[in-house]
Amino acid sequence: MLRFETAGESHGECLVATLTGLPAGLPISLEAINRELWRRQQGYGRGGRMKIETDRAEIVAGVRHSQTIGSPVAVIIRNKDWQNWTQVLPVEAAEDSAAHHKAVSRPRPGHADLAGAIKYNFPDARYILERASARETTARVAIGALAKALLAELGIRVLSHVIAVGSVHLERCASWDELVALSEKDDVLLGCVDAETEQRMKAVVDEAYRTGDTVGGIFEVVAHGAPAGLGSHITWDSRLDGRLAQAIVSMQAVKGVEVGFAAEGSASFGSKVQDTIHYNREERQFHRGANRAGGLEGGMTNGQDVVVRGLLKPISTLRRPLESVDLETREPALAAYERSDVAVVPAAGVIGEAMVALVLAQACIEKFGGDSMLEMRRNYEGYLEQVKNF
Ligand code: EPS
Repeated sequence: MLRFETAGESHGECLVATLTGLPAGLPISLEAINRELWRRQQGYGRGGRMKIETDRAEIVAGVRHSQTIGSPVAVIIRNKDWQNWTQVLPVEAAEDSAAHHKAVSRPRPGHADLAGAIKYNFPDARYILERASARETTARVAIGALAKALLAELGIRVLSHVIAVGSVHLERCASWDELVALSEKDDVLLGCVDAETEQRMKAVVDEAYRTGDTVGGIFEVVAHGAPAGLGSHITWDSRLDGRLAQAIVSMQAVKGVEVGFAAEGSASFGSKVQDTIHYNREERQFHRGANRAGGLEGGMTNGQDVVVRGLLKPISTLRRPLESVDLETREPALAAYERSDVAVVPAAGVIGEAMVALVLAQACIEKFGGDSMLEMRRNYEGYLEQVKNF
């Protein structure tokens, strides 16, 4: 079993994650983790916080001499902004604590503010937004990079790209090589493989900047190199499509998920939707006419690329605030605004990669098991041999 947890508040000391269940002997590179953290911070439309932070992972347990040792891996990422919040969010109450408290008493429509304040019985939403903030995804991306390291050992890679910002859509499919090239870029605009479409996406973000608004979009995560047979049709909770859907929708601001061409498929005839099956006798291999199923049939990988999309709503902190109610006076009031991102679709793609990598790594560990990489690799190669001889 591969399990993970995160902790940390947006303006607290640091973000923390533990990942338990990685086999011993997996090579780990801090540079690779930090590259993923850097990727999460990029994109046109990010807010002022990204100018403050340069996210760096510190591994404090579970890795020695650049290899896992089988025990839980613990990662921390320090918040540079913490130094501005030590009096606002101290761990221990001080005499003047109340004077420094930064109440958020005008909940933002769309954010966790109101439901969280009611549920946790706080007079304002400060402690709710501190944890609900997408800053938490920094921790997910750090351990997602560890999951990616495991998958890389099995020849599986997970990448993403942006297919829509607001109403501007990429009107063609992207090749795997284009995603690889995108992931290697050192300047990220909106994470779209098509330069002309990306400029039109930028114009939408510019419009949101001009009008004090925010804008959402769609990212697509692709896992390349996964063998057929991860996940299973036998129970609801072993179906990999369901597990991927939960992982994606658990991301802040994601309101929808699509496996393959789900939306298009629901509006088409069956003859146009299913991926026809063919066999090459020389290569002794099955292949498919298309990949509309997104590499998943019956809740199992089928050997094609796994394709999952996340539909991101525009984030809910608006410079031109929406109608709300003051929690103290119960009078109508405009929602709170501190600072915010205007668009975060490329960053969401990187977080989506981390979530997909964690789910696929879980599925690989379930199927191939092993306490060490030696054992897991042996099991994996044995399975690949079995599939080859099918
Ligand atoms: C984020 C950090 C946050 C926000 C954003 C994501 O920083 P701050 O609240 O200090 O500006 O920029 O969080 C939200 C979108 C949100 O609604 O809370 C990050 O590191 O990604």
